[in-house]
Amino acid sequence: MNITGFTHPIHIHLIQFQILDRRPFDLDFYNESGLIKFTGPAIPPEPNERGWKDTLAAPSAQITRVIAHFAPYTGDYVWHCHILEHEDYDTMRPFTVIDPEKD
Ligand SMILES: [Cu+2]
Repeated sequence: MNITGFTHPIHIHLIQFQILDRRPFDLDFYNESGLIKFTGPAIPPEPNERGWKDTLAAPSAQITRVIAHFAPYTGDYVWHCHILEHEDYDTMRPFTVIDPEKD
């Protein structure tokens, strides 16, 4: 979910993933209310974006969904923007992958 005014190149460490789709939302409404109001349908990636990736373009005012295979390596991962200034300003974002059958 990109709530800034421009596209960010987002990288997820240690894995590859595929883009499922992107869906636009009303950014002004979100900034006023904190709620998501979609402005169009989810759109699958263009053919040139349908392979395995480690970085994707996350456009402004869109939710980009990805799918990845983490097993058997559950635990802590990070993602971040690849724009150097954004990497430097603490945009290394952690997330935890769990196996609901084990963790
Ligand atoms: Cu960025």
